[in-house]
This record gives sequence, structure tokens and C-alpha cells, in this order.
Amino acid sequence: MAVLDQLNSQQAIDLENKYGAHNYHPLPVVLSRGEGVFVWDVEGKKYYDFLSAYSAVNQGHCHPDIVKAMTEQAQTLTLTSRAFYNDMLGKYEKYASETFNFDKLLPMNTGAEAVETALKICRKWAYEVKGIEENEAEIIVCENNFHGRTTTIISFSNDPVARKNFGPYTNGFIKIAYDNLEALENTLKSNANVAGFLVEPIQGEAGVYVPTEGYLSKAKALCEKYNVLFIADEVQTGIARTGKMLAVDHENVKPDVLILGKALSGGAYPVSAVLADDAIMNVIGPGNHGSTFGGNPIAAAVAIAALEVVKNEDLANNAEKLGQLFRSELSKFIETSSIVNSVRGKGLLNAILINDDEDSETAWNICLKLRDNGLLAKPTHGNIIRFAPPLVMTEAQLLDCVSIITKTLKEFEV
Ligand code: IF1
Repeated sequence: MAVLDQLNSQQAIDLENKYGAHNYHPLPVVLSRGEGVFVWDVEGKKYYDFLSAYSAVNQGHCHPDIVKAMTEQAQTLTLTSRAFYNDMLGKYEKYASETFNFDKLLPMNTGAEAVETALKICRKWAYEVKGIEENEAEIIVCENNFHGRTTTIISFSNDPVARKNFGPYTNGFIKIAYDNLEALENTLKSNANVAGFLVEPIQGEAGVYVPTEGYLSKAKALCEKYNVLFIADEVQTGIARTGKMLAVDHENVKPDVLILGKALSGGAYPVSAVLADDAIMNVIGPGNHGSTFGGNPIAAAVAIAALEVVKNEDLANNAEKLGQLFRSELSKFIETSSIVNSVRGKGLLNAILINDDEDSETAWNICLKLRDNGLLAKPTHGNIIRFAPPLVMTEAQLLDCVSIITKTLKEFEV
């Protein structure tokens, strides 16, 4: 078998099982093509994509503008490293900094790298600006957080599957309950060494937990009061996913440090970024931080195109409108359903809670049936199914998906 021979689904699955590390348990479907809100498997079956690669493909699969920008740049200059300047990075840094209203951007590749970058900037700011004693900085994080999979990040995770047997762990983090301002204030009051508060504006992986209205703005005010950096991880909630360009925009909060990833590239290429104003970003000097691919010309060209698509196609308002429609349609179904307890979310980041134990197979089996019915989604934790289609979806397509979802759920009514 030549390396690029066409495979059927089972052959592709067998290859991954034999030659790939088993660090995922994918839904058994083998995709070979994507366009807009649709993906096709190797046998040619068409599906609505209701996961969007965990909110990386907000602009739809293979968006022509993004592909064009990537292709043209790939035929011109792919990588220089930051040992030299290139003609694309400054344009991207300016465009993105102005888009999100910050002085500067530090370009990285994956979300986890951007989170790590933000943590390093926060600590360095604590020692050199706030005046905390070196190696004493603490960063507050939330229970049930997800910020990536590096050793430092999983050090402050409470997900045993993501954390166990990866020690020894990185110190310097204090965990508090999410959506709990009293817990935040008590920690700030009782610890002079707090440098920052790292928070997801909506907790995605935990199960799409939308905090109480006002939580983000009041948390930001507490951070200002105690001279602590408010660090927003918008890797999953950003880039129009929740109905605004950023989830923090729903409360008019400007973070001290903003972390972006995933849909910053429309899912075409690994692009992440940390944005901050000069008083914070200028703690970073030559040699303090970097990466081989960070800020490469393709990433810059792709990110500019991906952000242009979000603006030109008004994807935030579309996500807001279709998200409200989705939750209202699912709420009607839930009124008479025995299998779904609730629907929650913001914009087109939503989830349903299945009426079964967290360790039951029901949510997984529902996703297998959704697959058979032409829609791809996957449970987050046990009995929660996340629904996050590309933001380019039309109202007719969304209603078609609602009927697929409700038809499928009815098969599981007890
Ligand atoms: C997996 C989900 C998980 C993120 C937030 C940083 C990162 C992520 C808020 C790191 C990444 C991905 C990672 C992927 C599954 C997916 C995910 F919530 F989006 F569904 F795991 F929680 N901050 N989320 O959501 O970005 O390094 O991956 O580019 O690791 O299984 P990354």
C-alpha cells in the first residue's frame, strides 16, 4: 500500500490505532473533506459539523479567503524565524492589536503556548512592576478550568485524567470556585503575592458553564482594586463564538492580558496570540520568550484573513441570532423531554445536559446516532453534549440541525 493510497473508514481507523498514540477516543467517523458547515467522510457521507474542531473553525471549513491567503503566502515565504524581520508580521500585529484595542501582540502557535506566555508575562510583571518578591508570585485560577495540556497548565487542573502521573507539578497557583466573587475577593484580601487571575469567560470543556451576569466585570474591578492582572483565556470563547468578538465584550470588560487561539486562524493553521498594553507587555525583552514558528508569515497572512472574514461576514451577530434560536428551539423540546434536562450557552457555544449519570454511555450513544443522522458532535464530560457549529451557518441550516438533534433525542426518550 503506497502511503497516499485511498483508504476506507475502517482502514484509516486501523492505521491510527496501530501507528498513533492513543491520546484520544474519537467518534468513529473518518473525515476527508470540509466546506463551510459541512464535512464528508471517506465514503462520501455528508455531515453538519457541530463541533467546529472545538471552536477553531468558526469561519467554516476551508473558507476561500483564508485558503487563498494561506496558499499565496505559502508560495512566497513560509518561515524566517524571528532572527530576522518579515514583511507580514508587523501588519498582522498592527491589525490584531487595533482589532482588540491593545498596544501590542506576542505571536505564538497553540493555545497552550499562549496561556504559558500569558503566565510568564504575568509573573515577570509581578516581580518587575508590582514588586512581589521573586519566585513568590501566585496566580488565581478556577476549579474545573481548561487552559491546555502543558505540565504547568495541568499542574493547576483538577481533571485527574489530564493531571495524574504527570508530576512533579508547577507551584504558584491558587484554585477558587468559578463564578464566585466572594472566593476571589477573599483570596485577594488574604494574599499579597497574587499577580494575576486567569479565567475562561465561559468554561468550555467543563461543560459550557456561563457565569452569572456581572461576574466578569466585578472580577475585573476586584483585580483593579488589588492591582492584579485580569487574564482572559478566549481561546475557545473568542473570535465571535459567543455572539460578540470576545466573550468579555458582553460585559464591556477589557482584560489586562488577552489570550487568543483556535479561530484566530479559522482552523487553517496553528495561530495563537497574547495581547496587552505596553505597561504590561514591555516587561518582555529580547531573549525572554519566543518560538520558532511564532509570528511566521503564513500565520500572519492567515490570521489577517480569518479576522477579516469575521468582520466582513458579521459572524458575531449571526452567532448571537442563531444561538438564541437554537436555545429557544431546544428549550421547547426540553419542556416535554425525559432525556434532556437543560440547554445552556451563549451565541453558538451551547451544550445540553443529558438526563443520565455522568459515567453513562447515553451521551456517547446519542452522538453515535447523531452521526448516523448526519450531524457530528461529541460529549464533553459524560452527560453533557457540546454544540458548536461554524458561525457561517444560515438560519435554514440551523433549523435543519435542530430537527436532526430533536429527532435523534426522541429515539432515546425513556
Ligand atoms: C484537547 C475544548 C478541551 C481551550 C482553552 C486553551 C486551550 C484550549 C479555553 C489550549 C483547548 C481544546 C484542546 C483539545 C480539546 C479542546 C478542548 F474545551 F475546546 F473542548 F480540551 F478542553 N484554552 N481546547 O479550550 O489550546 O493548545 O489546544 O491550541 O486538548 O483535547 P491548544
